[in-house]
Amino acid sequence: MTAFLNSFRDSAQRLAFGLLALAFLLFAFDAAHAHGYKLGSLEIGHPWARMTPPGAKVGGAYLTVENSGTTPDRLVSVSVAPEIAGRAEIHEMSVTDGVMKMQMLPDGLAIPAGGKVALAPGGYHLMLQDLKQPLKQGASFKGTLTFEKAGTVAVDFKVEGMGGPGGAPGAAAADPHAGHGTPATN
Ligand SMILES: [Cu+2]
Repeated sequence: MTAFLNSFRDSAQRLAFGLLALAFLLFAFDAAHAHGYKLGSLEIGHPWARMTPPGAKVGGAYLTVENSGTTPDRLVSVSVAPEIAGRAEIHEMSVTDGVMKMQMLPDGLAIPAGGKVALAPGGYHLMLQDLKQPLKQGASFKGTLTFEKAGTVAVDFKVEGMGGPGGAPGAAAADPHAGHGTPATN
């Protein structure tokens, strides 16, 4: 009887261990698939950049920020590895009288309490200026995000194809950076 109980306990433990290992694997797979970062009550989702054609001097990068806290915060600055780009700016794209306009947000981007802000093609985005090399699909590069209250977090930007993480065909047509390489549009 004792032997039976022991073997039962043993297999139960083995099962528990197996489940734990499985859960870990699933978690690891999920993390590799759509990466994210936590900083205080902020959750940063899937930082990515769009691949650029050879010779491009600017690139766009995107991510989401979710604030589960009760105080508003603000994304005030972004930097990326110096071998990637000279600087990163926080931009807004808007349409005024049918004309697409880009502007830099000098005070950064407000992240409301309990809210989620998406930087995505066609809207808010990070502008990588003075690109040092083409952004190649499948590559990744390091960057840091600085928030007014939550502080600074290091993130990896993954370079995705023209259609973005979803690979949605036609998304390239809405590329806010088409024709954004000239200083006149800034
Ligand atoms: Cu821009």
